[in-house]
Amino acid sequence: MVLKLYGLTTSTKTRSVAQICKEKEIPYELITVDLRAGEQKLPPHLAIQPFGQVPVIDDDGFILYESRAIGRYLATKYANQGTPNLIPTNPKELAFFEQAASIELSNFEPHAYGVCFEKVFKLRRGLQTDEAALAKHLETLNAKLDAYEVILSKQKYLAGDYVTLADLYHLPFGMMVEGLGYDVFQRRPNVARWWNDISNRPSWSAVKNGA
Ligand SMILES: N[C@@H](CCC(=O)N[C@@H](CS)C(=O)NCC(=O)O)C(=O)O
Repeated sequence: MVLKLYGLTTSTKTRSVAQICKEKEIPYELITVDLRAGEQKLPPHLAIQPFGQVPVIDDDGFILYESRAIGRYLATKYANQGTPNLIPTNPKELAFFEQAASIELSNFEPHAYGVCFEKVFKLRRGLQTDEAALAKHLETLNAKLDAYEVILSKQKYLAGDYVTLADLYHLPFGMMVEGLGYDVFQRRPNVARWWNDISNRPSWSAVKNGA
């Protein structure tokens, strides 16, 4: 049975999972959960995602949520098709992957999300941007990307010399920050090279405007 992806074309994390399906050449059926109508908080969806969020996959009855966990599952299950080594198997390369994945989760997303929260998500809810909070997130994000520049001056991708899930996980919020006009990537030569590489992958072009 084709993989079911519960989510929404405009959802950052749904796009992240859809991109990994493209990388791994996994056909999927997108089942729309209308977030604006609050469907994610209704009992049918809560039965598969107790936090009332998307994305969720149903792989022939195997239900999984949390986009990063879904990415790891798909990259492992379909290790022999599509882009290889999205999760490395060699122990040292795997350790570098875990390091990179942790960098994305703890150093990048909180601040990239913070910028999007202040400039996009709050406005959608009729709230106002907290300019001080926005400035702090941008300052911190820039400081973190200075460290990325050091890492990426020595290697092509965040975990080493080939692309992994850790790189791809940056795309949804990174694209949103860039789309808001904040030049956080292009001003650093090695970050720019890395960012232009990952954001021009065919898998991302296929889903970035709708999973
Ligand atoms: N950590 C979760 C975050 C999921 C998430 O924030 N999903 C958003 C859409 S991108 C959502 O469902 N928002 C609606 C809500 O929280 O009610 C993941 O990576 O899957």
